[in-house]
Amino acid sequence: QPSDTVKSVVDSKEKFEEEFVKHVETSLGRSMYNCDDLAAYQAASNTIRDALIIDWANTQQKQTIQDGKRVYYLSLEFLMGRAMDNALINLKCENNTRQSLNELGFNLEDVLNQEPDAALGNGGLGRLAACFVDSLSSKNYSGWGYGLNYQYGIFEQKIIDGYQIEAPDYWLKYSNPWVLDRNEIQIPVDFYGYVYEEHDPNTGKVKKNWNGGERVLAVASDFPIPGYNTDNTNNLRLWNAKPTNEFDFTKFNAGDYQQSVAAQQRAESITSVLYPNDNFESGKELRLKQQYFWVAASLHDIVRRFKKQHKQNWKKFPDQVAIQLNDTHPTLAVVELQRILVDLEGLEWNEAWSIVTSVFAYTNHTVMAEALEKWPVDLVGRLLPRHLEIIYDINFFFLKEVERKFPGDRDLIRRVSIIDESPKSVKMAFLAIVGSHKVNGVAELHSELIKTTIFKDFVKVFGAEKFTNVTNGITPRRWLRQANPKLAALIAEKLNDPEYDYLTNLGKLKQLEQFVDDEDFLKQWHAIKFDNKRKLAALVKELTDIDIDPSVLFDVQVKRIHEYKRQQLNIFAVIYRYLHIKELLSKGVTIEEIKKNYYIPKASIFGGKAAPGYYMAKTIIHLINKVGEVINADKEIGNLLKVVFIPDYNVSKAEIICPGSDLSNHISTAGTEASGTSNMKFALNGGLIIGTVDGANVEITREIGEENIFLFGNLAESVEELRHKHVFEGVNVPETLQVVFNAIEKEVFGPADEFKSLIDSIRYHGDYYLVTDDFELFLDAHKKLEKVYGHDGGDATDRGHLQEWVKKSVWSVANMGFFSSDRCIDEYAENIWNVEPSNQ
Ligand code: 26Y
Repeated sequence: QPSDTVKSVVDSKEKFEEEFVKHVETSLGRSMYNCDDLAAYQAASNTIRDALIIDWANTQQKQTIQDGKRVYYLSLEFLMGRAMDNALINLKCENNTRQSLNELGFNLEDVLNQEPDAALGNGGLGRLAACFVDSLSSKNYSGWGYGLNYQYGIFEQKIIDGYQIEAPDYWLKYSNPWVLDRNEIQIPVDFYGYVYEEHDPNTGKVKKNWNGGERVLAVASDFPIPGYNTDNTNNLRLWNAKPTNEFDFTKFNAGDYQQSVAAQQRAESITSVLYPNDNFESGKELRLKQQYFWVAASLHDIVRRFKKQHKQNWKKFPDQVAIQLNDTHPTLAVVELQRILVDLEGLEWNEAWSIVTSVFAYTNHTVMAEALEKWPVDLVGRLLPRHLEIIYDINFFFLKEVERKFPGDRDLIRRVSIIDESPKSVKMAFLAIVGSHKVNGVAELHSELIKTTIFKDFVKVFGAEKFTNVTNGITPRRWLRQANPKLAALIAEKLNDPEYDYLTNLGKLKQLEQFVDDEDFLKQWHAIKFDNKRKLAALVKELTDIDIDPSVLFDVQVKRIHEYKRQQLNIFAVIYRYLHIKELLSKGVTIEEIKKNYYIPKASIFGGKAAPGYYMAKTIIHLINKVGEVINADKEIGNLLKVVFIPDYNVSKAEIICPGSDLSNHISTAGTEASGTSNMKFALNGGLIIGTVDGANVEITREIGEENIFLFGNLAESVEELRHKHVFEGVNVPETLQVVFNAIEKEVFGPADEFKSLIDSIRYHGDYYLVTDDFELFLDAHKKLEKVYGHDGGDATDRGHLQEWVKKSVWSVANMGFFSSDRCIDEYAENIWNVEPSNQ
């Protein structure tokens, strides 16, 4: 339970209203007569935040006294979304706040809608980090997140003439009530400079020192992370880059005061913007600066906290500290800790290295070559000269060990070297593996794949035990209770759980199975879905002015736009369907007959951002929009088909989209999607999945049963051979897909030039993502699922024909318990971090 102090604020209307008014008048300097929704959001947030801070401070004190092992989750992305709604749920004060706001003349939903998303991430990896901090708090772990407080989150996507246009997301425009600026926590971070040697007269040894050439300050911003149903409130510390007070006197004396100040100001550029690439490495110097800045500040903070309690008792360090590397982005932390221990604390190399490797563990999120970080040796050497030396030493000792284990295997040594010879670069994934005691993938298939492909040689060197799996999960607080309050309430009622304890015990969902033949229950279940579809239709109307009928099948694909995720496969199938419907109509087949014998009415709903420099992804967005323009304007087809592209897909929109979907697409080329997590969000909200045998779809199928998911497509084990065949025997475009290409080339959807590269990549460049191989299998899967959904749509009252679909929906939700991020955190805690939750 939240503590009493917190409860006194959030549980009493009088207290809440008093605090609210105080914030309006003092913090905001306004009056209640001049208080709009935005001001109400700020005053309400400040009120709840004040209460939260008390739990947060108590938690920190308690954790310090208990002095157990702490977990630090290092992630360059935390895709948090909105904080207020989540705080209300985790503190269980939603009702009280709603009523208080009502009495003050406000509507809670309107107030919540004022909050900008904290969009400090790209997609899956960033949202996973956000779910993990929620679970760390909710399951009573002592676990902090460390990241960067970007001034600009992921760009805002506008769709203009069917093209993606990026606008800056200056999310801190109205200051952020959910952050505590800790201006007193300032850590200097150095870049550039040179290394010099020093003779230590005491030991007779040569000591290496780094003299940095440019210094910036890391200043902390703290985000309290409330747990659900507990007063455990962990911290998410995000760093801001600020100039130092030091002054460049040489420049000043040369009369260049302006320039000297300008140079200082540039410090802030380090944390100014989130790189908008998802699964694609760009190798920019500023990105490497971000990484070191963040890693150096975080480690300094961790080490300082350790020393405060344990002085220089370094042997204890691995008993007190576990650090999880969210992908390779924080891998310099391995090098920085070794530098701290050897150069600054004077430990022997081997002793330091054994501490380092017991502290770190590394999570891999992709097998795709273009997403694997490689930093040019020149760049690393210029920016971080001492770190480059240490990397070379780490590599030297590692390769020596390999040579000892596999004498004479020159080729193995070449393959596992952390340094790539041409072009000379540091392979960050290899460095992360060598510097960690455990490496994990994010779903079973993915974890097996990394062992047999990109990290195969490391299994040979370190043994298979070093590699493990933790299948991803999502927090049911945000993705069920917050996104879908009605479904959450129905479940609570059926589980006889008025306190919603199942939200931290998601296995309890299993009990829903007993209602799968209960007519009334199925009706209620479906009425909730229908209601959520209406909300989604309203969002679509608001954002695109397109009308979609909530009684048609909502077929959704929302996620980053990427060739491997195959939005092109989906839109090609939509085009095929449209052309086929038109052909049938031209032959005199009526709409009613088409509905009965061919296609059920549906709305294809897309959403997602393309990296600004990713031409092919932008082309896919353009095609979806152009196809939508043509189809939605076609009066002849009635409600048989609509195509929508929801602009600026983000966390708060996902909270509306996931509950409102009947069917969602997770159709990546087998072996490319490490896990996927939106598949879990949709399934937990009672949507069915059409998907390939990839990522966590495999385990979702195992849990919910293969009769409740529509799987299709070639398997991961065939991919290599198919790609080979494409290159050496040519690509075979099936007739059905050829029809689609013909229509695009005949300019049914506007100038054909615009889409040439998309078709060429399939026809002439080897169809790397196997669109041709899976196209007809995808069409077949649709036939099958449309039979199940039924051929006459239906409305909220007539559900008879939907029985089978609704049962599958219930059955799925009942078996989604495994995909709670609480389970993930328990697995990390037990198998990787060796920590236990505190018993409160
Ligand atoms: C190198 C850099 C440009 C980079 C930046 C972002 C590389 C990768 C990423 C993001 C990767 C990402 O989001 N990966 C996704 O992680 C999810 C959580 O594990 C998985 O569910 C999903 O399959 C995977 O694509």
